Amino acid sequence: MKARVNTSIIPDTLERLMDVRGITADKVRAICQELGVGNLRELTTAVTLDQLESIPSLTPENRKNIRRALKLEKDIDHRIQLWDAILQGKEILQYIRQFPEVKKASFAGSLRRGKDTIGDIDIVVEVAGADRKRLLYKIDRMPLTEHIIAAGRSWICALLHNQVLVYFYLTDQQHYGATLLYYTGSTSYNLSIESLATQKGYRFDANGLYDMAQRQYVTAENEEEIFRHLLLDYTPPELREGQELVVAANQHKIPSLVTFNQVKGDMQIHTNWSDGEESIERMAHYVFSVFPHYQYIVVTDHASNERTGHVLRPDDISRQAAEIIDINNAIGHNYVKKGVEVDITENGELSLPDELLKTFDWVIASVHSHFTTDNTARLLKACENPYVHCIGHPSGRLIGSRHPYPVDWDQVFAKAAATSTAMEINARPNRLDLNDTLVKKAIANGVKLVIDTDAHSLAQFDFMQLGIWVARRAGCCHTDILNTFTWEEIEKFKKSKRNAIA
Ligand code: DGT
Ligand code: CA
Ligand code: ZN
Repeated sequence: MKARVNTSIIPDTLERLMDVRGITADKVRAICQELGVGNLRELTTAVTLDQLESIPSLTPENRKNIRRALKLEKDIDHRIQLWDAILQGKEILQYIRQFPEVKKASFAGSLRRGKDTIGDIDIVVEVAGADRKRLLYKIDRMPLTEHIIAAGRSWICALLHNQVLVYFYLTDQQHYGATLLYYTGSTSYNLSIESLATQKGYRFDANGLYDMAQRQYVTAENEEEIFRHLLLDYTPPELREGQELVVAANQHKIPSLVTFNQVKGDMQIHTNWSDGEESIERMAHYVFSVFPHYQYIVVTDHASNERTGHVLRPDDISRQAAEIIDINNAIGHNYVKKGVEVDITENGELSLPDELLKTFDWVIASVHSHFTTDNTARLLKACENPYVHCIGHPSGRLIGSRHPYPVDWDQVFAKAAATSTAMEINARPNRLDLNDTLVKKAIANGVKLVIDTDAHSLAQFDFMQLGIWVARRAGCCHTDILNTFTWEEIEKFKKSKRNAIA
């Protein structure tokens, strides 16, 4: 006969282990006894030290599920790119929002903060207590779901077929604000909110914001109400990384961040004159109708000696210019600007001579070779060229496949600011280059940024939002971002470069 399990010795905080697939009360008891752990923190330490290996009743699958449920199996080499996580996350949101049990659902975690890579997807869901079992049943049966890793009253962890983990945090209307705030994180931001809340007579944790004097949880349907209780400025998720932003919110110094609606144009685009998929005309008409608030686009095909495949040859330049004039005549104004992306060669020269460079409205100079050597000198020299307006994808990194090359950024940003050369935030999902940290440094040095999609096809114009996230995470206002300016203002910026070099 099977012995009755005595669960009374399982500490409250470890009861959630029994939510994990394949983990029985017996197994939790064995973990508590054999590892001598009495709370979640001790368990986390033991799991991190691989001590679960020593418990005979746990199968490798059990151990893996515990690590996944506790988010202790994060592999820095296998983080998902933000764009993929957004597409995946939106699909899940769309799916679960159809369930009558789901009153409301939002992204949380690093996905909501717009980090360039994502460890796992976090979603906060408003669902009545009585409906939670049914919701679990439906999530288990979503076509995307491989199986459920853990499920309890307040959470569901699902493994998708593509091995991405999705955590659903279940809450009610009155605690939605605090739950969303907590699971949006980041962890270090939460820790500083926790200590500030304590100073102000509250306790803040995964259960919400507890008013010590009133002896009850603060009810708040949205985050704004929680910020108001703590007398803090509302802080956009993109800024919630470290402690300094809690201090800024307490002093009412949260910057007004750039938004997608402020963008007036896209300044790096490739057409079928080089390696893009579409004609200039198709791209122009597409952007004109899909992004009605844009005032211009800059066509910047490659004029390159280093690239294989289709590039803009010197004798193509005047023919392309004539085509742009025709398209602008049809549109009715100078909507399409004539730009180019040139290579910065090994010694810092450019792949077109100055006589040709000066015929363009906008010149981007980019490093497309020698990705491991220190490229400071090449970038400095490119900034000094009077006809170069912007440095493309300045650090050269490709997320997951190529490290940024070494650069002395202090020198490069000082030169860029002194010569009025803009730096790009290239918004392609695997670039996001400059990244948030470097953009923050750039604006501190007075450098202007341009957010470009580097679109090679129509759908890629959507990447603009990724670049906006990078800029917002760096604390950029619209005045830091050149393509929130009118073209007349951009002409002034170009003129300041000519004056600086002269
Ligand atoms: P990721 O998934 O690695 O890209 O990064 P996050 O930021 O999404 O982190 P994740 O998924 O481990 O947890 C989601 C949020 O939950 C996190 O940003 C803040 C909150 N959180 C998680 N663990 C803790 C913790 O131990 N303490 C506090 N204060 N907050 C936590
Ligand atoms: Ca996460
Ligand atoms: Zn390029």
